[in-house]
Amino acid sequence: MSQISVKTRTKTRTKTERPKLYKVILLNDDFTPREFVVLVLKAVFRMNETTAFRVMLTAHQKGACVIAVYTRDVAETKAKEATELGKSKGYPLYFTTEPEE
Ligand code: TYC
Repeated sequence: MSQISVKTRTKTRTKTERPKLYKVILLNDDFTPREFVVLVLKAVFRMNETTAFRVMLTAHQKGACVIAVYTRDVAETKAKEATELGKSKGYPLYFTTEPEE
């Protein structure tokens, strides 16, 4: 008598999902001084003078500018911190976040 035995093996593959990324967006306004925007970009987003000035000018001319991409926590914390800096001086400077497609 012949017997056939079938064994099943289950392979477990761990899939590591990459964290979703969030854009930090700088919005233009009519009141915050240009130099102050540059100062905040340098302090919170670690930009050098040249990059900070270019980013500020883009937001000023186009109305908004994507300035950086981070994980959700970092993006939200930095946007809040930068917005608070403006608020502390009475400026309406505003940074927002948006998930990347
Ligand atoms: N528009 C401001 C001004 O003319 C400067 C400014 C630039 C403010 C960019 C916000 O995101 C901004 N003083």
